[in-house]
Amino acid sequence: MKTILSGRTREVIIDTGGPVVIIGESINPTRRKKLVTTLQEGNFDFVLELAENQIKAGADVLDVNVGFPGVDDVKLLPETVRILQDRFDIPLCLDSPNPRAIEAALKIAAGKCLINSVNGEEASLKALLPVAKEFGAAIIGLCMDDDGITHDPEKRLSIAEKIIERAVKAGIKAEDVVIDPLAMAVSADPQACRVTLETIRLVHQKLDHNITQGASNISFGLPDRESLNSAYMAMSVYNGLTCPIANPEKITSIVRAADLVLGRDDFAVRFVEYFQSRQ
Ligand code: THG
Repeated sequence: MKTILSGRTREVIIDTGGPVVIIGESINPTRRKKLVTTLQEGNFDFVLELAENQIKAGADVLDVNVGFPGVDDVKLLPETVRILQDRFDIPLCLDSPNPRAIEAALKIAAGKCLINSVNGEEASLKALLPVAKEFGAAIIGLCMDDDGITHDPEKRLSIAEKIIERAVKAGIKAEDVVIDPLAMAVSADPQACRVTLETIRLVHQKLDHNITQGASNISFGLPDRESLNSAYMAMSVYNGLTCPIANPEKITSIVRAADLVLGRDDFAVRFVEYFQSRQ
């Protein structure tokens, strides 16, 4: 199954049988004070720097999250989208809990964006599916609903199925629903990663949909996050993860290695190219 996103002109194809597509996570104010202070000053230089560094490091899509306490994201998200797309021809993943901010951003965005995110709650489906349909956007469907977050992978799978069904009823193509199995901190719950890995396997085998996740979430609160994130990334890709939200400056080499190991990089061309570009 293929999900196609686009920037001003350039298309990115996320293919359940193809190599991993990296959604750069770094435009996110969580623990990035400089991003908050510069955005508050109306200064977008640091956002552009984060974008450029991620693209150089292998990001195919950029996640854009400008949520922080007190922000008017209905104004700031579209502004940030405009400034990013004026400079870079890359598809964007609009990361906001506010449907009005997402809609405002889609109104001015070029190409085909990914809405981050819709979930199985009635309120979320009702607010965002019509918006996705109207603007021809793809969506991320989070495996949680009005009952909250379940630890049962089969139940997460059925929430994924429900979101896909409702999206198709709303006129969205099934392939434009990317599933998020919910990656959470393993420091808080020893079984968190196992549950998510099993959900990835089920969604991949039973639905063959593209799968994303906030891959760096799992290492919150622990030292040596890079080792943990790397181990988890390799296992996730093996199970069917196709478009992680992650830090390309740290994860691209592991992703290229995983693609090579899984037979998706004939003669190691991309692996070697990436290695040489880093020398
Ligand atoms: N699912 C979906 N969207 C999401 C998440 C998800 N968006 C937000 C988040 N989770 C994914 N994004 C991040 C961004 C940064 C970090 C983790 C998840 C992070 N950053 C390091 C830090 O804050 O210390 C810094 C990383 C670095 O500098 O290298 O941990 O789950 N759909």
